[in-house]
Amino acid sequence: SCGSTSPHASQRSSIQGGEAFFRGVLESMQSVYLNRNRTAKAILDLVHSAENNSLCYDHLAFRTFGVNGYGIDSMASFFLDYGYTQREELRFPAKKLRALWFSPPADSLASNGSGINGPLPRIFISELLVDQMSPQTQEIIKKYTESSVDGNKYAALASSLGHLTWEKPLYSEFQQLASESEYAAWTLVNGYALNHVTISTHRLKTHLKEIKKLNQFIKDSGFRLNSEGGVLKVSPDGLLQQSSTVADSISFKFSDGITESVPCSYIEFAERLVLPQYKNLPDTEVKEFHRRDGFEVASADKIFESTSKEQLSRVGS
Ligand code: OOG
Ligand code: NI
Repeated sequence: SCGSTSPHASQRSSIQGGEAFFRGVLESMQSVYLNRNRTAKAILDLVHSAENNSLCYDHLAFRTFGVNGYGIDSMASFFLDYGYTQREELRFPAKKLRALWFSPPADSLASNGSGINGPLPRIFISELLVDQMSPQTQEIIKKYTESSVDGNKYAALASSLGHLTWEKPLYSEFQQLASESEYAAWTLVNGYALNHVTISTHRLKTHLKEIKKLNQFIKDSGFRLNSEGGVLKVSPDGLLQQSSTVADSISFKFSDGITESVPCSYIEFAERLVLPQYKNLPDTEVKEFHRRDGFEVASADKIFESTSKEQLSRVGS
């Protein structure tokens, strides 16, 4: 087992008899993600076989349009209903985004399993600050969100089915959004699909538990890592280290019949080091809550670039 994420979770929140259903929904979200993203699937298969079929997820991430009820809350409500707790807000003024993260309830079922059947992951949900976009971009986003009627109520359902809650856009509308915000264009064609899963490296068993070694293993296996601001993103305290692949692309048929390749999802790796006050604990006694928690705005800002045109069109490793 990789151990539970939070120390007092059972006092704060609980998932009780809903756990099997909740995990089933996450499983469906993951299967949509694995079917669409060959790199993520290949890397998970590689790490699974290197690790004797056991790995844990640090977090899952989603993107949303922050307008008319389609923002963070539309996806967060599902996680809050199943015992998650809202934590800190992160702001990205240059990208016109904000995000919230959520910590999991205490889990019981199969939390010694792997991936979705392991300890429940943190959840990271961001939203585009739509009212800060140009009038043309706002108009397109509102056209699709408004015409979907109550699609925002079914964010988790849409994500687990792999279906947009709105109609497919015109290619020119995708391009308009892409010219202003790659995040906006991504969200228009991917909707509530899982944006990434993150492997918890410190909970691996082999040498891959060191994120630098895992990064090398990924590169040696022929995959590209997001190089924005350097491959390894390190928090100012040094205790949260992250890296991610460059997103896969998928062929998307727009409503005007144009078929173009669009960015899809990526996979991330995170190593959380032991907090200074617990540095003398023997390794065998270190639990997840003894480690650096949360996220880091400067690192996240660069991880968002995993789906950017600049990263996708990079040549070489
Ligand atoms: C999220 C980027 C940030 C992290 O762990 O800080 C992130 C996104 O690309 O939607 O994943
Ligand atoms: Ni992430």
